[in-house]
Amino acid sequence: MDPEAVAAHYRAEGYAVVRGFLDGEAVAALAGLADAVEAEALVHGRPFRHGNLYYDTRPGPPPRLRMAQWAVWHHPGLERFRTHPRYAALLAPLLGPDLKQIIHQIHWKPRGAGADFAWHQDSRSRRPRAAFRNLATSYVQTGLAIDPHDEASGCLRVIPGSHRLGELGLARDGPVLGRDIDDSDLLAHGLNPAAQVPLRLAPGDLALWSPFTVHASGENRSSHARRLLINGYVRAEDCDRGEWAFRAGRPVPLPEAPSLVHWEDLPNRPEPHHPE
Ligand SMILES: O=C(O)CCC(=O)C(=O)O
Repeated sequence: MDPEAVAAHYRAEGYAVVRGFLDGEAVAALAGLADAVEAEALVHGRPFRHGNLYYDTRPGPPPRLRMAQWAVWHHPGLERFRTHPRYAALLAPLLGPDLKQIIHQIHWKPRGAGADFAWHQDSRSRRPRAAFRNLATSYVQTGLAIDPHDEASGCLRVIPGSHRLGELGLARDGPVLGRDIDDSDLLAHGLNPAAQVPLRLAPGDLALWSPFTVHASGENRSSHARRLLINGYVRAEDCDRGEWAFRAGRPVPLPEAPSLVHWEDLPNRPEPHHPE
């Protein structure tokens, strides 16, 4: 891994890929943790929240888990996969040594329809706006492949260079997860569908993309789930939200109680519950 070379590609294209970011043993441990998260989520059989932890389980039959946010609160083994020193080393040229974390989630993308991510920019989700400063240069999203991640399994696709276009209003305020990928969304914003690049990742490979990079992922038509660990980091001085991940490049463990990240009702409803 050459963090400077990764940063140069990221700055030029709005995305980058790091091969072999984690080794096979680490990915196997992560896969085991993902299995434990899924088993817990499926016991609930419907959406479940506890603080910032959120399991997006679609009721069945059979119930299907699409996404888990901040599962580390119930599965502390995930801690090393959000504060792994390789993240600090990789992101230092882009963000510096003091990082908070906004996104910590696993996407399952189960086989079949209903788990597309429509074309979007992550900037739409970085709310409230006032809590995020210099978003284009202060925030990096990462995705670590747990399973083979290719066209058959519904891999990420990006539009190179789109990070330079600012916020385009793709998908507006509608849902992104569960909305079918539709290339006419690109044409409507002057983007060329033929320019899209599929990010093919082997287990342990990592992708990085900017909050303004236009990206999507389609249906999983493979015979396996397509799990992806998404960690999103922000330069601490440019953000009022999130959990600390690294100070001076060193891992910071989770605090006793969750911090305000995205879910605004955290102070009012910290107890476990099934959201309506
Ligand atoms: O998991 C995926 O395929 C898509 C992830 C994505 O688009 C996102 O996290 O913004």
